[in-house]
Amino acid sequence: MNDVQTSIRICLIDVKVPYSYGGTPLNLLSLGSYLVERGVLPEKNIKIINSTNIHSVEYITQFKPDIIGLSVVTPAFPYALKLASLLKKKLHPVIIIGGHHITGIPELFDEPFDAGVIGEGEGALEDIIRLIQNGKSLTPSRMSLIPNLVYKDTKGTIVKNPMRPLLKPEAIPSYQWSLLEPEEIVQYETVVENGKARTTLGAPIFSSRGCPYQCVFCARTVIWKTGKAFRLLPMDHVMADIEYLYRKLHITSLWIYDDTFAVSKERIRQLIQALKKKGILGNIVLPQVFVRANLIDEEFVQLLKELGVLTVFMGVESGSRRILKYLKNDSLQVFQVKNAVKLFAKYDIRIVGSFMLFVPGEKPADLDKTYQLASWLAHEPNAQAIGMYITVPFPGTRLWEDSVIKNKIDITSLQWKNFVTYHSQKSIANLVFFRNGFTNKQLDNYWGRMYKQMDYVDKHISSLPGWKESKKEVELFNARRVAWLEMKYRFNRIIHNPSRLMSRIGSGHVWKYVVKDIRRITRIRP
Ligand code: B12
Ligand code: SF4
Repeated sequence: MNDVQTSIRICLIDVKVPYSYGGTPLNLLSLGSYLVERGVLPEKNIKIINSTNIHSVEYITQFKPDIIGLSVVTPAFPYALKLASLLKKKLHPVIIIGGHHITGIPELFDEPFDAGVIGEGEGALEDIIRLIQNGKSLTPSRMSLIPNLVYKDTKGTIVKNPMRPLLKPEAIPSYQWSLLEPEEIVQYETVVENGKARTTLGAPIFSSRGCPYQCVFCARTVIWKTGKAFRLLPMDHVMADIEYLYRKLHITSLWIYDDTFAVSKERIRQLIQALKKKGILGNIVLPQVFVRANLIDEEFVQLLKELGVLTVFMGVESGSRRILKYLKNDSLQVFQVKNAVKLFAKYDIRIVGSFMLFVPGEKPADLDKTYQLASWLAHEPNAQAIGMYITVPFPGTRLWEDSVIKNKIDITSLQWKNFVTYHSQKSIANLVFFRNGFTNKQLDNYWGRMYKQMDYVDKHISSLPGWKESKKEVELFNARRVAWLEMKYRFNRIIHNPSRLMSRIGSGHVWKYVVKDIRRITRIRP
């Protein structure tokens, strides 16, 4: 690697909506890991900023990035615009936007972004960096040669380049975990096992990319486009991640975020064998994996049990055959959901059931059926949670095409910040996209009824032995973890800027933080 190459610095930022908490930024970790693995940049030239709440703009400024890559989901888009404008003014870097929003709606590409990356981002990001490393700027003619880019040509017209083939499973990067601080990878969580709650230290991974299905509402279909994008990661790759997290970071629970995890029984068997061989099976639990009821039979449930799965997240969506047929492309039926719930109960695996409300064309009779199904599930012995989500037409989905595009809704009139699916407040009427002729009062009444089912399960779960104690412990441990992380970053900022350190010591400012940090890290009660 020559000097020009290694001097480029990139800052990858996961843009957060204000109420969102951190979480491990596996998307950015994957992009950063690819750059390291391919020898594009050394680790020290890549900074991953997980939460714009913890890492101030000042921190980004100090790193002096040449390139800033923002990962942006739809509701975070207004915040991404603000942040990008601010950073552009202050630092004049090349700014790239990637992720769900720009992939779903590339026709909205605009300044202050220099380019947008559509879909799987690793290859395009490498091409952009290599161009800049060669001392070249991102002109439209050069960008026209990079697949997956969206940009503006010299006349200001938005151009969307063709897509490159998806990465082969072996080329999907293994995580370079050292790109993150350990406190950014792990998180304390309460899990329920054998009817009791306890605290675990968890971390997430992916063991596949893509999903074999194409549900009409699903934002993931926007990134992967087709079921053929489903790729299982090589087993040694998955095991390397698990071993690192287990042996180095001492996790006791593993979150597998695969879009649909339980697809192949053979794959689960292989994973069980690999974990057994390494002496990990039985020492970590899987608190939640995503399953599809239509794929579940008793043998599958037994395998998931053997693997250590405690809870499965199941997209139930609707109790109405008609609505479910539309949402899931006729690939799921209510009886399959009921059968799967019963089978999981037999093996004491708990269920998080996810429901969608206010789907286009939904009638009172459809909502009643969803209510009945949710209330049935809420009373099953293995119900862990009921999730009620307002149907959102995420850009690029078929639901978006069927509703927003077909009805010629003016896209600029949409409030991106409202593109969130989960709401905890009592009145949601103003946030419903598809009102289907219901009044505000009717919408809130339906929501209230459904909410009661969620509440019923939550109350039951929070009465389990150990729940309250574990929740308190989790809050305390995570607060300490974040305090420790913030202190590390503050320390790094200060040592990289000695003159600032001296002035702070002089003013006594630094001691105020030292005392505050020690208090936060050592405090006993949350
Ligand atoms: C983990 C997760 C979270 C974590 C966040 C973890 C973190 N990053 O800190 C938590 C739980 C906090 C969270 C919160 C929310 N999330 Co979330 N989350 C996910 C999840 C499960 C995994 C993300 C991931 O790592 N994917 C794996 C990587 C490899 O895929 P990827 O993200 O698509 O990234 C690739 C490309 O998109 C592209 N790319 C992405 N970013 C960038 C940036 C650059 C510069 C480039 C070049 C390329 C690029 O390259 C990547 C690698 O190929 C996804 C669903 C999923 N399975 O992906 C939902 C998902 C991303 N979340 C979603 C949403 C909406 C939310 C919330 C608003 C809550 C909600 N459901 O209403 C909040 C707000 C988040 C925020 N930013 O403030 C939606 C986004 C849909 C959309 N169009 O906006 C998803 C798709 C789930 C869904 N509903 O379908 N989330
Ligand atoms: S909702 Fe689930 S099963 Fe359907 S396409 Fe999305 S990830 Fe796949």
